[in-house]
Amino acid sequence: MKLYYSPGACSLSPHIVLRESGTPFDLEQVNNQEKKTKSGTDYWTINPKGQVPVLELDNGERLTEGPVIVQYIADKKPESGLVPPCGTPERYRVQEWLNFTTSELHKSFGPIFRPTTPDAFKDISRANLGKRFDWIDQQLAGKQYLMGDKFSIADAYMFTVMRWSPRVNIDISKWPNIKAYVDRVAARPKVQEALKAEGLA
Ligand SMILES: N[C@@H](CCC(=O)N[C@@H](CS)C(=O)NCC(=O)O)C(=O)O
Repeated sequence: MKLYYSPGACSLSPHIVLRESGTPFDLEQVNNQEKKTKSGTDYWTINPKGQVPVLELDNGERLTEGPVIVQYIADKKPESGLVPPCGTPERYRVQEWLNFTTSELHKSFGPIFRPTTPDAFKDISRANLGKRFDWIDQQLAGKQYLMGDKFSIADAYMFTVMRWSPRVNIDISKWPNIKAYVDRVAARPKVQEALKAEGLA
């Protein structure tokens, strides 16, 4: 398998899951501004949506959409315990977290990063994220990870998105459970490996 990624982008989530699951993989860096891969390929030919992540499967098929990619990787390695089996109540809980992260968090950060977004809109987005963080902080009380004591694919995605907070002037130390959670995930050896490989550690 090959993961197309851009350092620190949402592709960090499947990158972490590849490492946590012990899946052999190759990495190909993408310049998301120029839409070129490091080896010089026009990225639009890899993903017509122009976004990372893309997971290229061994049969050459390409899978997009981070929340789906992490489930694909983890389902191929059930012994890793990174995702509960399909059809179980716990699986729907993981999917609930993935969907919340993608729709309520990930896509609220995007406009704040964009230099062309009016400041008033950025302030509203920050305030909305703050309300979500209040709720997440409550959910994490007394828990190691989103699903309890066990790290899952939902944590790889939540951690990836939470890491963006300082870059948009959100200080996560206002939410002690989130702060402790982010530090806990960051300390995992495979997460450290992924961060180092992306030049982020
Ligand atoms: N719906 C996609 C969104 C992916 C996405 O937003 N990727 C961003 C990086 S975090 C990107 O590649 N942005 C560049 C662009 O849209 O031009 C997913 O969940 O995988």
